[in-house]
Amino acid sequence: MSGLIERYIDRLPFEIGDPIISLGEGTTPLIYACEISERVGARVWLKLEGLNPTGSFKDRGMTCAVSAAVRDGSEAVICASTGNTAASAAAYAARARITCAVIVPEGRIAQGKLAQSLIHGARVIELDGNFDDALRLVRELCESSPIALVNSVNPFRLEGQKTAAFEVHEQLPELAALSIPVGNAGNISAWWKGFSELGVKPRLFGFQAEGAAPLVLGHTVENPETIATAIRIGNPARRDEALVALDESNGLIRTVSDDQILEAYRLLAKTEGVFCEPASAASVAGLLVHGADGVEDVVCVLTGNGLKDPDTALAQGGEMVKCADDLAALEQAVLS
Ligand code: AN7
Repeated sequence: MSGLIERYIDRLPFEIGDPIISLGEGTTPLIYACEISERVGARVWLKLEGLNPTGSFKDRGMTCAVSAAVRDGSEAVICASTGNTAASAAAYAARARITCAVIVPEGRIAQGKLAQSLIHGARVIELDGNFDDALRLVRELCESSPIALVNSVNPFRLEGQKTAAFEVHEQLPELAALSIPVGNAGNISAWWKGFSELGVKPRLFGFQAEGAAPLVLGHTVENPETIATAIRIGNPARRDEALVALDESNGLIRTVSDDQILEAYRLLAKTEGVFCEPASAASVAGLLVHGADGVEDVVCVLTGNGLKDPDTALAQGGEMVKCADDLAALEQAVLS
């Protein structure tokens, strides 16, 4: 299977013959969610973006951002990240054989994302600050250095991520609404760009964590807090584009609490067989809490894979059962 630049080259800012750095991203499954549909009272579908090569939707944007950086002669890329952008940048930079530096908030990055960034050979810089501090600093750094910034302020990121809208439109033409977690607001802006280029207008339902909800509150949040560390962002870089997208789509932006996020996270795992990371479950939590506002077919974007954050899964899942090396003990352990 080819990657998404080859698949959508006529709708992306690339030409045949350009260097393409790809890991075969995109073309992710869209599956029906029986239990969640029943609870919400609408047909709910799950777009499994955690099945991209590094386990998140970021790969769609990163194939474009890193390919463009290589085409422009950059020898290094950099990003601030809550974890997934870092993992994706590290992987695509490794494949391009260029240098990568990632700036992450100290102590607040899920284990899987950190492991990925390190094994791909990125320089991982743990900042004594949050994501918003990290993004401000790397933007300043890039003004005076030749390193390519691959955060979603880079337009190639949005170009790549808009292809998710193309795919869902092919998979479910009757789509009436898209439910999506919102952090730095690049993804919701990219989906809207994709839908706009197709000339379709599903409603956008954006969800932020209660403790990190600048778009809902209408102002920057100084100290964002949420268990969903991927969306622990208080000053979204793509705020203006996201507000336009929400307005043009007759959309809604609302909050969900950490408890509601975790409930949706467990429900997805236990009743749908789908393991996503907590931030992704915000899209489902939002529908469960606020409803689907009368729409019939709604797609939830499950942005990242559950394996990214084993600590939260272990804390939220059941306990292991100890067992002696003995048949009777095993029978007891299995059946009781
Ligand atoms: C799983 O990796 O910001 O609203 O630095 O990892 O486009 O920011 C991650 C964001 C949703 C929010 N779900 O997307 C980063 C980063 C997951 C994420 C979002 C992120 P945006």
